[in-house]
Amino acid sequence: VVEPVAAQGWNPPSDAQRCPSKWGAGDTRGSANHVKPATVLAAMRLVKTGQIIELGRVLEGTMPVFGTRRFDLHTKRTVINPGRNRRGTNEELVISEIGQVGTQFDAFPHQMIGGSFYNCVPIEGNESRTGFGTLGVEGVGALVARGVLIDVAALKGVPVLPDNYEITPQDLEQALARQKLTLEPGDAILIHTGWGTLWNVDNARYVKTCPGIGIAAAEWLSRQDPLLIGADNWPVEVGPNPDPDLSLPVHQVLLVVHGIHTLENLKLDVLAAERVQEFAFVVQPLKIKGGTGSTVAPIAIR
Ligand code: UVW
Repeated sequence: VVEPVAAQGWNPPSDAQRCPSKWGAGDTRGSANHVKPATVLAAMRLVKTGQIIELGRVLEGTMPVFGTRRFDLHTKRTVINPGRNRRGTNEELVISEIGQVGTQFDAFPHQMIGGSFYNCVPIEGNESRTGFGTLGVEGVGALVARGVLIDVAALKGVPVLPDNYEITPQDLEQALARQKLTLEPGDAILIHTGWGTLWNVDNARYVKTCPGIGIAAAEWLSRQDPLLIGADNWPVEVGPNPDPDLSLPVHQVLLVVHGIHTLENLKLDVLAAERVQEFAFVVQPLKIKGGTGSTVAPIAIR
C-alpha cells in the first residue's frame, strides 16, 4: 500500500547555517570532489561483463518538457560541393534550453535560496547575458563512480509509484535492505519510481505531477554523502511538494544546501528489469560556459 505522507514543515537554512559548505569556503565543485583516481578504479572493478546500459533519453521534439522549455531541431542541408568528390554536408540548428531538457544534469547555478547559490555564491556579480559565472556546468568535469539503483517501485510491488507519492527515508532503507546493498560515500544514487514508463506515452501526465523523494529523504540521502542523486522523473523530487507553500524544495536541499548534483529524466527501465543494482556509472556534462546544467547521456557498465 502506498500513501503520500503528510506535508512537512521546512524552511531553507540561512547563509550562516549552510556556509561554508563541508567542502570548504570557496569550493565550487561540491559533490564532484568525490571523483578521484581511486574512486574511478573502484568503480571500474564493478565491471564484470562489459555490458553498457544507456540511461539517457533520445532528444526529440515530441519528448515531455517542463513548462515552456522546448527542443526544436531544424535540419540544415547544404549544397553539394562542386569538387570532384561531390562532398555534401548536413548539420542542424537546435533551439532549446539545452541544459534543462531531456536527461539533464543540474549544476549549481540552476537553483538558489533567495539570490544565493551553493556555498553562498551570490547571483549578483555572477550573472551576465552569456552565463552564470563561477559555478557554471563547464567546471563539473567527467564523473565516474559506483552507481547504485534504489528500486522503490519494486519495493512497493508496483510498476509505477502513484502520482505525487513522496518517497521517505524508510522507503530508501527498506529498498536497500531488500536489495542487500549499502551506500558508500561518492555513490551515484539512481532512484527507480517507474514514472519513466509515461515518457512519450502520456507526456501531459508525466510533467504534471510525479512520485519522487521528499525533503526528509533528500536530507537522509545527503547524509550518505553521494556524488549525485538521479531519478526517472522530471525533478527527482515529489512534484508538487505536499506542502503547497514549497516549490521544489529538494532542489534547494541537494544543489544549494549540500552541493549535490541531480540528474533528471533518466531511463532506468533496463536497470530495473534486469535487476542491475550496482554498476560503474559514467557521465560527462557538456562544457557549456556559465551553464545551469547540461543534457547528458549517462551510462551504466555492469
Ligand atoms: C524541473 O523540471 C522543474 O526541474 P529542473 O528545473 O531541475 O529541470
